[in-house]
Amino acid sequence: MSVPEPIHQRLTEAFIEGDEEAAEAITLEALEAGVDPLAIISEVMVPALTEVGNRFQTGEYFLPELLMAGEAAEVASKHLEAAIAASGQANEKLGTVVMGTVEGDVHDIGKNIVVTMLRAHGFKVIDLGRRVSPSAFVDAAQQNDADIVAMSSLMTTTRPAVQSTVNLFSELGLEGKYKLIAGGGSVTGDWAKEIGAGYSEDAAGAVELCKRLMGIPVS
Ligand code: B12
Repeated sequence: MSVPEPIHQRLTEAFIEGDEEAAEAITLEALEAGVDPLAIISEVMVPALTEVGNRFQTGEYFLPELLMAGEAAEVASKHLEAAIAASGQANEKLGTVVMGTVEGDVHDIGKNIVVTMLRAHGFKVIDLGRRVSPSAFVDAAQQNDADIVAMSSLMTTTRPAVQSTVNLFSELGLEGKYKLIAGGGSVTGDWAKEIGAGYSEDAAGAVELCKRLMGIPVS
């Protein structure tokens, strides 16, 4: 079910105003009404936070507003992630993914959603958290015998860290041993292709991408 208009409007406002209590209450109301958590993310959360980002960029919002919107989104995310996890009926293990937000970047709301989606669809995910250095990605991939290494980067200033991570895998001769993928606001499909990484723009696409990389048919 896509997000009904009254909920759409109220939840958008709650995120834009950084109203944590309202964001939590409306998210729960939407989930109880049977609204698809992924629709809430793609139709409401991402556009509302993009608007917050735009207001921050144009000087209409300052750091406190950005922080409040981030907190409202984090609280809503926990419920959305729980709903996604509960809807997953994955018994089989499709592969192992090591995932983190790259060095210098603290944005993890989108990364956490991708982690939850991958787990709900049967992937084992080792979540390295945020500000993950290139060597920490490499160590975790080796220690966990990963199939896929997934990097999230939200800022133009941290996109080079995606490149450095990819470079480190090549320098160590590990190119091809692990499939590398990247996503988040600073990454585009063209750029990812240039550096030899897979890409998807959202969490549902990340599941399809990982399945394809593992040679699993995508329905
Ligand atoms: C919330 C937020 C914050 C919160 C983060 C809270 C948290 N725990 O994550 C807080 C307040 C802490 C924050 C801090 C900062 N922020 Co901020 N933030 C945002 C905001 C508004 C929303 C980000 C978000 O959560 N989106 C919602 C999620 C669901 O979307 P997503 O992350 O894109 O993830 C989806 C997809 O991209 C994809 N995906 C994500 N990762 C991956 C990985 C893979 C492998 C794949 C396949 C897919 C995938 O799937 C997800 C689900 O569909 C953005 C605005 C924007 N346009 O994005 C700015 C934004 C990213 N922030 C920005 C800035 C500048 C900052 C600060 C530097 C501000 C400051 N002066 O301190 C600091 C950064 C500090 C640091 N070192 O990292 C800028 C970056 C500009 C740039 N240079 O590119 C932005 C773009 C705002 C703007 N327009 O100016 N921020």
